[in-house]
Amino acid sequence: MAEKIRCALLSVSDKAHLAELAKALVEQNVKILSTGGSAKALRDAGIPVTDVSEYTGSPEVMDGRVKTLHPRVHGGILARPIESDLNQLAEIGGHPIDLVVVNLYPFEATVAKGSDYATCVENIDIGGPCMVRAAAKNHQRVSIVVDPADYSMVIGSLPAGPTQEQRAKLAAKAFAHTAHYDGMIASWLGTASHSELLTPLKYGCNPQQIPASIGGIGGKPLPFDVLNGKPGYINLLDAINAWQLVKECRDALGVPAAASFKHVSPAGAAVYEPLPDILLEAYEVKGKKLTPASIAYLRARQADPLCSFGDFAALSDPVDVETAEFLKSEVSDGIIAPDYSPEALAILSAKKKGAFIVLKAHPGFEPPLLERRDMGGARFEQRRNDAIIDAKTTLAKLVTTDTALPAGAARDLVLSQICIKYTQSNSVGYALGGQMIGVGAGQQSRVDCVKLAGRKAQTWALRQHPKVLALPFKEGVKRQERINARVAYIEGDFTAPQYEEFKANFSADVPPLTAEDKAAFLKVALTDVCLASDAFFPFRDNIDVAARFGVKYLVHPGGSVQDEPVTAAANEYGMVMAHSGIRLFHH
Ligand code: 93A
Repeated sequence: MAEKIRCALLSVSDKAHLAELAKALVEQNVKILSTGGSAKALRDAGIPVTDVSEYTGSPEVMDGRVKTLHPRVHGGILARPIESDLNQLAEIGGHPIDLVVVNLYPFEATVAKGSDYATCVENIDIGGPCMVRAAAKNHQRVSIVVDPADYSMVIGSLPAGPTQEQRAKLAAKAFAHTAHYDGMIASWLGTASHSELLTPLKYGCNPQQIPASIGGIGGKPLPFDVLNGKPGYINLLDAINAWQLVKECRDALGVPAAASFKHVSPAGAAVYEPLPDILLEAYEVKGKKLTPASIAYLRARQADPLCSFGDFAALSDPVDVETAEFLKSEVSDGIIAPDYSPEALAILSAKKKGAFIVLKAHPGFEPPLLERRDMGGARFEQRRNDAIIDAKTTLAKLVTTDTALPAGAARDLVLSQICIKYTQSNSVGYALGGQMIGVGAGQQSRVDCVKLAGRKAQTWALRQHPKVLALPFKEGVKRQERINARVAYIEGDFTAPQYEEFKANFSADVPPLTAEDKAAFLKVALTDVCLASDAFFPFRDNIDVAARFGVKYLVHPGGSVQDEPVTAAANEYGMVMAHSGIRLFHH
């Protein structure tokens, strides 16, 4: 049933077409209440208006911060058509208001103009949304109009006024409008470049990208403390990704976890698992005192030590002296961890002439469910990828004939899934013995990821070849130079000058590492490998390539039209494969 409009309250920032609406209302003998600027615009158009301040008996105060926030206004809007409400309203000197026309302070446009902080804050409308929400709540009796595009509908509905159905629609639109408005304010408070909440950074991704800054969300502090050094933009992207990775591995697998990041992808990641003799030798740590935390980082760093040069490290557990001592001798930019022993902090803070970055993560911190980012003039919003990766959830659906999944393989499939969850897509990760041994990041084609990561896994395995371990390095050749020389020896494709440089590392002639040497060694050393893919395998070629790199256990989301031939290929090689049902793209 339509309600006759007797009194309308008009309070708008955007005054377009307001006079047309008011004129039509006045023709129906509707009383118009209006706020300062709106009342003036109407009077200028020759329309009779009552000032809200006259109706409330209270002037607009505090530069207009309080103009409609008054019981006569809100009572007039919220009163139900029942005797008690109407009596109480009359007692406070008010009367019913049947139509509320409000559009809010132009907060978004004020921010977009690059206005200063105080101006933006002043453009947060308070009284407007209160009236909008009150009228929308009482839509059984009241019509609420927030959009000038709806004026013609209201005019068309006169003299009766909008129907019940129309009022409900207007109310829904009104609540959506205030929700959007508050969302803009919340996101501005979280990301706006107002100095109060942000920590300035030297520059963004590149030196020309000035200014740059970082801040917590919703007025909260950052989820970590800077204990030493001055982190840069990319350091922080690495740190935040790496921290989430190790925290999730710790939660899923129950042992210390570590990661070694470069360019916002892990070069390596690992969980604690004691090191066999051959790896102690290959990693040059024989005889050193190692702890679970230091072993986790050692494994992460040694997955691909060439790529980890200048890494950002992350550890799920407090950093002890042993881990700090190991990091001290590595070329690295910084570390994030939940805590540091005093000795470890002293060692790390002295590294890089005091410039080594040490971040203390807040372990209990849960990021908000929604994450946002701006790019090219567009604002994105998405639920963060809070999918839980664990054996129970993602390895339950085994699709191959062979379903025997040993505990070690299950752990490595979980590790590699969590690792690629924080790897730029497309991504594929190989794991063995609690350690990533090959991460293929950022390839457009999936099979290229499988090949790239597979070659890294081969290089990792060949670092344990007797000929590699026996390389006769001269005294004084540095650790990173030894790593580079070993990888060059394994890869073997030298130019003539490169070969001369390579030879200069050694005190004796180096026998070649032949293709036959490599193949014979890999046949034994690179077996039972685990592989995770961030999206489904679109063709069986991925399986054929993976088989060449010793893969036995695989997990991918599944869901391709090619699932059947892909699974058939896995069966041909006697592999064990799971469909996780969870895609893990990361950008
Ligand atoms: O400053 S406010 O948050 N406090 C109020 O009490 C109030 N009442 C209406 N903003 C308030 N308004 C807003 O004023 C309306 O939402 C509208 O955008 C604007 C209209 O002001 P004027 O009629 O003076 O141009």
